[in-house]
Amino acid sequence: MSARIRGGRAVALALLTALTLAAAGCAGEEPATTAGQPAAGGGAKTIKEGLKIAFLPKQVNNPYFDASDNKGGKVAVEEVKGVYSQTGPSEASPSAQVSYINTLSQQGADVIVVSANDKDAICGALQEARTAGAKVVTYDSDTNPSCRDVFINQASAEGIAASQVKLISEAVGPDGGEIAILSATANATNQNAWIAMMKTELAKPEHGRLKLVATVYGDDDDQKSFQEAQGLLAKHPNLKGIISPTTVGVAAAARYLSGSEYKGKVQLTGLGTPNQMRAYVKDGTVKSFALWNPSDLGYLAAYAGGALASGLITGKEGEKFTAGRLGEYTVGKDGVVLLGDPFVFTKDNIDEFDF
Ligand code: RAM
Repeated sequence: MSARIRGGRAVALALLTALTLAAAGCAGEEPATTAGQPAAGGGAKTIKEGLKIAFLPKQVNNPYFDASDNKGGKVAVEEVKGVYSQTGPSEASPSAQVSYINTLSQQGADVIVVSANDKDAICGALQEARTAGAKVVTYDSDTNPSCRDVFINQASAEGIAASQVKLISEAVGPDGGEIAILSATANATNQNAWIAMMKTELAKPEHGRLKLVATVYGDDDDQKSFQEAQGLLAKHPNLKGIISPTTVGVAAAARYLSGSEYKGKVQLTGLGTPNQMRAYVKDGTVKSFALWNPSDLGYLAAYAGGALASGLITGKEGEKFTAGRLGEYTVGKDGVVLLGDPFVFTKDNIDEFDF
């Protein structure tokens, strides 16, 4: 088992501590004056006060983005004495975010933090916003790198893919069999990167007994995801497992399986939030699933945006900035900042988490 996906006690405790601190509001006690200080030789520069930092998720009313934006991002923006907002479409469709970007730009947003439903469709609007003076941070799902300043990546695509394939392989057992992927929207940058890496992972000899027979899209819509899960079983009666790397999809698929004859027979894993998955882990529908801490993702994205808008970083490889309680981060290749590793939830640890 690789260290990155091991549900180790230390990792659980670190995650738990971070969550507890955030929940208790302790993170907000960090003095804003120390936030975002450059690592070395940068003098006493800090993140400016009063910055308008706006979050634009793939869709609003998704518990994953509630946690990343309203729990993580908001706390960070308050720490740096900025003005927080969240706005966005209720459906995760490719171009639905364009009009929101235009409005934010007209309102004089200093930073737009966006999870892209499509890597190209929102590029034009983002470029206009940048021309108007906004810094653009992508998080969760990137755009084309030329359309933003930095991307806050929740975990490497390789790490996520390896974790997902390993979890389904363990759940299905040594005989292997047919598996399918239930994704979000067909254009989502993050989903497509993970699916491509999962295919690479599945091609490895150790996964030779697993056969990917279908990839379907639930569009991060609960009903559509439920129906797609149902459709997979109707079409592939020998299916042994489903990977759904979306919090909306995995919860909908779990709900379908748990009320069907396939409960406990067809395995399911994916990327989910503990609160949405708890009942299905406890009733035996799901043995394990993974995720990172979404509130840390939003928190880090807000700090990166603040550092950009204050001129502390420009998005170049090697630049360093401090993200409040999370500590120091370094901008990597192509302006990517990596949050950390995926974390595995099982019935033994799920009750330690509340998001
Ligand atoms: C959904 C969205 C999001 C993805 C998570 C895991 O909420 O598709 O982009 O990162 O799932």
